[in-house]
Amino acid sequence: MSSNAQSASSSTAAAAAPAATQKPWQAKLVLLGEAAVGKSSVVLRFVSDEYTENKEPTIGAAFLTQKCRLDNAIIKFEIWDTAGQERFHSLAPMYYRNAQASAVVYDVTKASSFEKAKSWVKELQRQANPNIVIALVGNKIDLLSESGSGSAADDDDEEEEEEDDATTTGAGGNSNGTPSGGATRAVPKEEAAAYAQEGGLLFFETSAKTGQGVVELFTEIAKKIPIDQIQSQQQRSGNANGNAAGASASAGQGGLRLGQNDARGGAGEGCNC
Ligand SMILES: Nc1nc2c(ncn2[C@@H]2O[C@H](COP(=O)(O)OP(=O)(O)OP(=O)(O)O)[C@@H](O)[C@H]2O)c(=O)[nH]1
Ligand SMILES: [Mg+2]
Repeated sequence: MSSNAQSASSSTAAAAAPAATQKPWQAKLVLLGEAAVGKSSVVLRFVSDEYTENKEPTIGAAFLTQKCRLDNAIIKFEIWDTAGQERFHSLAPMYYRNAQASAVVYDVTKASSFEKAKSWVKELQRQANPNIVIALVGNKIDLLSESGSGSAADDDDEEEEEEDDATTTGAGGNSNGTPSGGATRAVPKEEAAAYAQEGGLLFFETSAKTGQGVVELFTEIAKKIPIDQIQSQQQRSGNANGNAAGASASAGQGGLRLGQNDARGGAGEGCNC
């Protein structure tokens, strides 16, 4: 478990105790973004606290789950990790339909991926559930060199934390090392933050490689999800569907469901938040 995950756990552990006995509320979350920005890697970090170099592109979509413990509730994220390749774009509505949350991911070293993220945000705002919680996520911050990290005032802090994380997690664990450095920031943090603020989006910068920001991302999304809405939705559908596993299975029809990454079996007590 990364230091991020540990610190998040410990910060919520005491307050979460009453929630331990509660029934988790299912929340559907969809990841969207250009190909190779790190969507699958961010989810893998959140669900299994793992990272793989040269992860293969997602085909269709992958489904994973992970619980997130808040002070007053447990949210069980049912995560649809979509494929970023353009040929899969038309499948996306099937995954964001009825989603309570979305993480729209871009690569901080690639300007085109930020433009693509903005177009996903527009599409969600037009076509998804009007109450959907959207988080804008700039990933791969471990790639930024000190000189190329842009002008964000708090970047220095991030880089220090990032080194700590790399040491404690051993994430990556190959000859590339962490932080990788050397890449130039193509999307200024202030610009992305301002865009997010204007659109009422959450905003995070993350590194799936080091784990930086990943637990915080999902925790803040969980906090923002209107639980009363999930409650009434699930109470209405509870008798009809039995549980959300049925809902997920039906959501998966027509897309590829890659079961090998489904962490439901291990997620019961392995809450990352
Ligand atoms: N340095 C660095 N590399 C990353 C990070 N996240 C992902 N990568 C690498 O970027 C490549 C693409 O990552 P994926 O997680 O497969 O990206 P994706 O967005 O799921 O791609 P698609 O499934 O094709 O849409 C892989 O080689 C990852 O190892 C990160 O935070 N830092
Ligand atoms: Mg993927």
